[in-house]
Amino acid sequence: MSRLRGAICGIVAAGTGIAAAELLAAAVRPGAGPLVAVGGAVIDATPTPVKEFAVRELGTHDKPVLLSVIGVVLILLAATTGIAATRWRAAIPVGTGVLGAAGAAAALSRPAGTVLDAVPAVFGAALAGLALWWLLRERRGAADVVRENGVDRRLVLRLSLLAAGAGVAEAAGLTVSGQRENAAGKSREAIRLPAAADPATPLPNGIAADFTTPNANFYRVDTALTVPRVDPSTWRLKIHGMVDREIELSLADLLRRRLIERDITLNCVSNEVGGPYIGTARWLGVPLAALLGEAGVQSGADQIVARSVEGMTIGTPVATALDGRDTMLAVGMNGEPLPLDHGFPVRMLTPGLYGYAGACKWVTELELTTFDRFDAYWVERGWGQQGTVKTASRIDKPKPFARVEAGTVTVAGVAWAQRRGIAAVEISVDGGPWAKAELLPTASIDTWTQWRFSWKATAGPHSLAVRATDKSGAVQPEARATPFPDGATGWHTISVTVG
Ligand SMILES: Nc1nc2c(c(=O)[nH]1)N[C@H]1C(S)=C(S)[C@@H](COP(=O)(O)O)O[C@H]1N2
Ligand SMILES: [Mo]
Repeated sequence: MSRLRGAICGIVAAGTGIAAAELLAAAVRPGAGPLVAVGGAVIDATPTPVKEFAVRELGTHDKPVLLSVIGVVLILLAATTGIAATRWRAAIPVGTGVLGAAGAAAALSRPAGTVLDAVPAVFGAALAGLALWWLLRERRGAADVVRENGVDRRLVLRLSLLAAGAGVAEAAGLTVSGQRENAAGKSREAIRLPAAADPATPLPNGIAADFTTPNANFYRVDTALTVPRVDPSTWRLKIHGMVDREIELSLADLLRRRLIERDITLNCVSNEVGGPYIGTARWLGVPLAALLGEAGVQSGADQIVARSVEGMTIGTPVATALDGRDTMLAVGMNGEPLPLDHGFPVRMLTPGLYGYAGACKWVTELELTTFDRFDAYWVERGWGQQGTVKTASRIDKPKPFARVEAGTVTVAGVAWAQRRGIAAVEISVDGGPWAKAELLPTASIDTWTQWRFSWKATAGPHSLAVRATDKSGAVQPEARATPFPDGATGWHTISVTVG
């Protein structure tokens, strides 16, 4: 009984402290709530294979799952502290001290963290300690008087008070962050994007309806547990480092420049063969080459380190910004300001590079430096420095393990080799000879190419494999490679049943 009592007291006290800490963070340091800080620190410290596993198995559920795991660990630690404290009061400062220190350390370890970020965790831990002490304090000699049928009414009253207080704090915290979210959404809606001085060429006739990925369906991959809410009126971009002149720009400055609009396919290096982390959008943005020209890139600088508001670093080869491709600071996606999830108000985009190497979202700083001098976030974790997209292809129709009717079956999908373009796509049935698929019209060498193939399907189980050849003549290799460290290879092969 006293164990259960201790556990409940520990959990309620911890809940009170956490709710208060989250409210304080929501009010004064958005994004520095201890739960999210611990989650972020866990993400950064997670070994790459585990991260890969999480992205593969959990997809976009990886973040809720992570937060739930942290919640369970917290409950266990809080219960343990409570149980220990029923016998040994020193467990209170020890337990809450450990939790507070962990929260504070996590907040301080965030790349964009400041000393202030540790305050909510310390405050919450102190409050949790006081609450636990209050819950376990007994009026000397009075214990027997207030106990009826084994229920300690005074304790129940105190627990209810604290739980109610935690509930109110939690609700207030959610209201505050909800309001901020609304404000970010509203300021996004208020933005009027100028037309492009250099618009995209209209999509060719006969292009398939699903060539462009709607924003709502566009994949999302990032380490941000809560989507950064950037106030566009105070947002600044600083270009500095190995440049002749530092540049600082507001969003209005950026929107006054010559804008280009391009169809570009973006994909994630973590995408497995046949995976979903790829999409094509019509992007509006400022060519980076022009800005770099004004800043004057010094000789020797071979890396642009983009930093985002939440401290992500993405290293892009300088050459890929100056070799004539449409590397840009994007402000628009499919005719709208960038969605909050996709980097509002400004992100980088580098045709031909995986997202981790060329597409920093919520970007606020570009530092010209060298690859020798600095490893960006993913490179530090073993991923390749250059991030060049590999030639690849995917079967979208039929779905793996589908059952189809015998006769002519349309097999269809996409192939991509941004910067090189797709020259051919071939299909092999049951490991037989390769046959050419029909290529649909596409926008440019920086977008995917849709293809289809008429298959005379006969009854029985079959396998279908696809491979692409890019315009440099390179054939997509058969050998399977994992996404780590520089992108998956291998033919997408599916099994279907006919009949
Ligand atoms: N700030 C920030 N930018 C980021 C990332 C991130 O974690 N943080 N992830 C990168 C990765 S790995 C990819 S694949 C693309 C995904 O962009 P999307 O979410 O708009 O599809 O964003 C890139 N830019
Ligand atoms: Mo990625």
